[in-house]
Order: sequence, then structure tokens, then C-alpha cells
Amino acid sequence: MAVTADPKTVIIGCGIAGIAAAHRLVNAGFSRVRILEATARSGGRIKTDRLGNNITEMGASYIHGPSKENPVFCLAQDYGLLDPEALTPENQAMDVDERPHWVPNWFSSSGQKLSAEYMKPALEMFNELLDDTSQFENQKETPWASVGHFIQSEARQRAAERWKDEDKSTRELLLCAISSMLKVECCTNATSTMDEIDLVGFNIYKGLPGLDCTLPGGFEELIKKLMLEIPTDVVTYNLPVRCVHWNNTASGGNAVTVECDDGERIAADHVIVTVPLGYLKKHHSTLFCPPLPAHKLSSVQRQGFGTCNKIYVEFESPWWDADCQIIYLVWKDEEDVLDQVSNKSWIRKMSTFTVLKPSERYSHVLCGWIAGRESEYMETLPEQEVRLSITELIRTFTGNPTITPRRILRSQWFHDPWTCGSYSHPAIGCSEQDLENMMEPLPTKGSQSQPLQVLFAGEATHPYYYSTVHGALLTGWREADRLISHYSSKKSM
Ligand SMILES: Cc1cc2nc3c(=O)[nH]c(=O)nc-3n(C[C@H](O)[C@H](O)[C@H](O)COP(=O)(O)OP(=O)(O)OC[C@H]3O[C@@H](n4cnc5c(N)ncnc54)[C@H](O)[C@@H]3O)c2cc1C
Ligand SMILES: *[C@@H]1O[C@H](CO)[C@@H](O)[C@H](O)[C@H]1NC(C)=O
Ligand SMILES: *[C@@H]1O[C@H](CO)[C@@H](O)[C@H](O)[C@H]1NC(C)=O
Ligand SMILES: *[C@@H]1O[C@H](CO)[C@@H](O)[C@H](O)[C@H]1NC(C)=O
Ligand SMILES: CC(=O)N[C@H]1CO[C@H](CO)[C@@H](O)[C@@H]1O
Repeated sequence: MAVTADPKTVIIGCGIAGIAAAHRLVNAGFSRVRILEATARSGGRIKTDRLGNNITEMGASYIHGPSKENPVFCLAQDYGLLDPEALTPENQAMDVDERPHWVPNWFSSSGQKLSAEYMKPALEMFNELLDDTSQFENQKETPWASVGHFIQSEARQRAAERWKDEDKSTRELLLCAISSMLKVECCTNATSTMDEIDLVGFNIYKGLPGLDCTLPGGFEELIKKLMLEIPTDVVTYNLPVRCVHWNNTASGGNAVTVECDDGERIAADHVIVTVPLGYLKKHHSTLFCPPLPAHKLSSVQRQGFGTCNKIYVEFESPWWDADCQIIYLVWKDEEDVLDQVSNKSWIRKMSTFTVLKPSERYSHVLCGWIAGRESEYMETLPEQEVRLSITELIRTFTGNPTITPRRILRSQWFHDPWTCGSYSHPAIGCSEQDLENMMEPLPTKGSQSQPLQVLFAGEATHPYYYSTVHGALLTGWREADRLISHYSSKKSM
């Protein structure tokens, strides 16, 4: 594009959404683009760390649905960041519902290893219940308030029918396993309990084909590659934005002034806000002057944002099978099918560890998953205490009192002041309209003021790929395109 006007654009946040927006604007010939980032690094919730020599992802690990429609997959492929298996046509064609299940190892709180065959009915029923939520797609009213209520009620009923010939202890154990699966689901959705997830909203998210893959050199490699393609002076680090003053119609100058924490004021024609929804929920009243319009604010409040953390644990030697990909822990007194516990027993919320593969490449490292308020509480504990709790947990479930983790590394997303949680989810009452409102630029339609003063990008503003890296990337491109086409149509007039 030959830029006839070269508007000043400020992007708040240097995560994948901010980087994608800047990248596209710069390529389109916009020369006055700046990214203001609160922290000392780029990448945001893409954050690669190390446990000893092993790569660990504190934020995003997987490309969800790695296939041609997924722009993150395409970029990673172009930059040569993927393993050959991820590039095979079979991998890319893998249907969401046909994905092979991970090979599980099961352990119970009485220190027994349970056979996968024995536990299979629980996994099957749980997956069937998740699939059955699709019957509520686009429904106005549902007999249950939430995904959690639906699963609890249906699991008990179906268990009574389907497993009536099993003995009581088997039936109870399978129900306890469903409680464990619910806790895993809390991680997928970054929520304290599935009771908070909307039964209709649950199906707004769209999956892409492809068997989820990781970036063997770390997800941050993708950030580094993209950053090399935008001029280095575009980003200013350690510069948190305090307030976006918009609608400055009187001055006759720039419509927006961005006020930074250090008092600096930056004039701009357009601002693209990419701060996480958790941050927005907490700081919207001071971040915008004038404040967000009421309907947009309600949507910010209605859409959910919760915590999912990882606790990486390294062992001297494996205590799981060589082919095991995922470890499930079942507490024997949870046949009520509930996913809520309390602070004191926060460790009970941990029901899953994934095995870092391929094992030839890693030493014996597991990734433990924990969601919700229990996860937020865990963040406040000293690392030593977390390590001791994990040690006790694993000793209890394996019945082996000698297993001792070498070291651990955990994420603390809730207490990250610039994120305030992990990612968004469709909370009860949240609808597609709320997602539309989230991405709507300011001033809203019909206003006489200068258009497109404040634009919104970031994971939580994608209408159906929210909570993912590809969703976030696409929103950055979307808002850059909005500006580019605005100036293109102006030119042709
Ligand atoms: C534990 C965890 C696991 C995940 N796993 C996956 C996965 O496997 N696959 C997947 O696709 N996705 C996953 N995600 C989600 C994915 O990481 C995010 O959707 C994506 O990275 C969000 O990008 P973003 O640009 O929208 O936001 P962010 O990356 O959060 O970027 C926002 C930036 O804004 C900055 N900022 C905030 N406030 C201010 C301010 N006032 N002034 C200036 N800067 C500010 C922040 O510091 C940050 O750098 C995971 C996330 C977490 C936390
Ligand atoms: C993981 O750590 C072990 C031990 O330090 C090392 O031998 C191995 O190469 C590492 N693997 C990766 C993928 O970094
Ligand atoms: C923006 O400014 C215009 C013109 O001064 C005014 O009519 C409008 O109410 C303002 N909008 C907001 C949200 O303050
Ligand atoms: C759990 O811990 C959090 C964080 O310390 C605290 O805010 C909350 O009140 C506690 N909840 C209970 C039930 O003790
Ligand atoms: C927001 C979010 O990640 N939602 C997920 C909740 O879990 C279901 C089922 O596993 C997924 O399809 C959603 O993507």
C-alpha cells in the first residue's frame, strides 16, 4: 500500500496479538507504529523456560489443530520450527473426534495402580458426556445451568443404569474417576469448576483438524522469528500503559493520548489494546478515559477468565510405564462427581500429569496441571512447600514412599500483574454477542467522532478460537487489516 496518510498507531502489549498487528501494519507501509510492553520481554503468555536442560512451556505448549487453516502452524512450518511428524498429511488430517486417546496410567489414593482396561468405561462415559453437550448448541434454554451441572447429573444417572451389574466399589471408583476427569476439564477451560461454564457457550469454540503438536525448540522461537521481521525500535519494554485518553475531539490534534506509568504521554491516531482479559476486568475503570461504553463493559464482565497452571516435576527415574502419555489420579472418596475442593487440600485439584515426550529427548519430566482457585492459592505457597505436597501426593498414589522429585518449576499466572489469570472461557450467561462486543472498536458505530480510535485484539476477542495462540494471532491481523482497509478505502475516494 502506498500510505498517503501515515497514522500514528500505538499497540499495547507485546504478546502474539500485538506482534501480529505490528508485523502486518509495518508490512503494509505504516511507519509510525509503536508497541508499548509492560514487562522486559516479548511473548506474553508464550513463555519458554528450562528445567535443568529441558525446555518447559510456562504458557502455551501446543499448536491446537495443526493444519493448513491454522496460521500458527503455517508460520511454524515456514520457519522450520516443527518436527517432521507434525508435517505429515496424516497428522494434519486428524479429525478432532478421531484423535487417538493418550495412553493412560491410573493410580488410586489407596496407592494402587489401576488397569487402563478397568478404568476405560469412565473415560468413555466422560467423553460421551462432553460430546452430548453439543445438543445444547444454539439453544435458548437448557435444563441445566452449566456444563458441570449437566455432567454431574447425567453421570450419576447413566452410571446407575449402565454399571448396575458392577459391584458397588467398581461403580464408585468409576464415578471417582469422572470427578478426576472434571478437574482435567477445569484446566482445559481455565475455570475453578465446570459449574461456571455455560452449557450453550461451551460449543462456541471451534476446533481445527490436526493432532496437537509442540514446538521442539520452544514456542518462544516463533516469537523470536516474528520479532526479527519488525524493526527493533518499534517495541519499548518496561513501559506499562496506565490510561488511554480517547475521544479528544476538542484539541483538533490526535484523537488519542496514551498515558504511561512513568507519566510519559504519547499522542496517537489509533490504539490497539491487546492486554489480557484478566487485566482488563481488573483495570478497565482506570485504563480508559472516558470509560468503556456500558454494553462493552458488561461483555468484559460476562466473559470468563480463569487460571490454569503447570507444575513441572523432574524425577531420577520414571515410575510410570514406558508407553504412558498421561497419568490420572483418582481419589477414592469423590463419587459425588464434584470438581471443587478447598485451599487446605488444594493438592486434591491435581488429577493429571502429562509425560514430556519423546522420553529419549527429556529426562524424566512430568507436567502437572491445576486449575481454578486452588491453583491461585498454590501460587502463594513457597516452592519448597509445593514440592513437598507433590512428593506426598505421588507417594500416596504409587504406594512407594521413596519417590522423590529432583526439582520442580511452576507457573504463577494469576499473580502475574499483567495477566491476572490464564485464558478466557464462556462463563455462564456469556453469548456470541458478548464476543462480538469484545472486539468492537471505539467509538462505537453512529458516533460523529473520528473512527477507529481504540481497537481491541487478543485471545479473548476471537469469536470462536478464543483461549488459543492462533486465535490471538488472528485478532492481531484482524485489527491491523481494519486500519489498513480504512486507509485504503479513504484513498480510493
Ligand atoms: C498455562 C497456559 C497454557 C496455555 N496453553 C496453550 C496451548 O497449549 N495452546 C494454545 O494455543 N494456547 C495456549 N494458551 C493460551 C495462549 O498462550 C494465549 O491465548 C496467547 O498467548 C495470548 O496472546 P495475547 O497476545 O492475546 O496475550 P498476551 O500474550 O498475554 O499478551 C499481552 C501482553 O500485554 C502486556 N500488558 C498487559 N498490561 C499492559 C499494560 N498496561 N501496558 C503495557 N503492556 C501490558 C502483557 O505483559 C503481555 O505481554 C495457554 C495459556 C496459558 C496461560
Ligand atoms: C533434558 O535434560 C537432560 C539432562 O540434563 C538432557 O540430557 C536432555 O538432552 C534434555 N533434553 C532436552 C530436549 O533438552
Ligand atoms: C465523544 O465526543 C463527542 C463530541 O465531543 C461527544 O458527543 C461524545 O459523547 C463523546 N463520547 C464519549 C464516549 O465520551
Ligand atoms: C483461599 O485462599 C485465597 C488466597 O489466599 C483466599 O483469598 C481465599 O479466601 C481462601 N479461601 C478459603 C475458602 O479459605
Ligand atoms: C475456553 C476453552 O478452552 N474451552 C474448552 C473447554 O473444553 C472443551 C472440551 O474439552 C473445549 O472444546 C473448549 O475449547
